[in-house]
Amino acid sequence: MSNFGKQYNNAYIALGSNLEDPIWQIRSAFEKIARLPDTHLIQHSSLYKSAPAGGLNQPDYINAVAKINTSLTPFELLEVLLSIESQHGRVRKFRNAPRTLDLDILLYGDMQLNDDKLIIPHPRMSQRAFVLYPLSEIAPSCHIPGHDKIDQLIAACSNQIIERLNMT
Ligand code: PH2
Ligand code: MG
Ligand code: MG
Repeated sequence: MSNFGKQYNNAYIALGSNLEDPIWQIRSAFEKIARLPDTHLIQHSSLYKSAPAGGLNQPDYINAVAKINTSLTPFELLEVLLSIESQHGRVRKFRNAPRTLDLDILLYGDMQLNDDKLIIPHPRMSQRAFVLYPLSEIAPSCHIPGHDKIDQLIAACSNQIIERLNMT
């Protein structure tokens, strides 16, 4: 099949897990993202460990960020990411509940989107060390539409403790 005429965009996806072997969950999700239709996995960050933000009394999280190049639209991308979450047994119990796998679209090209189902850039990414550290590892000069430079955002959340794991 020819890809002629298809518009490809870079997009960044945040991965998070704090249930059922989180490191395995994230690595397995990298593999599934790499196999998505009309999508290339360009790069992924190291794995990072941090305490849960917003939900108390639950296990630490493993987080990472993946860069993809895709001709899926943001809504098509959202749909396939939700389907990967389901394959990992994701159950939505309450806001910030512990989860086997969370896949959030952070950035999609330079798009700004405000829809009931999907907001791009991700509305909380600019305040979260567990997103900004892995994102800046693979995209140190990325532009987050509507926000300060990533280095400034990182400086502003330097009080959040996060550990980069020494493994791929
Ligand atoms: N995700 C949340 C809420 N809190 N905390 C950490 N450390 N990592 C996450 O991925 C995370 C969180 C909701 O998506
Ligand atoms: Mg999330
Ligand atoms: Mg999510």
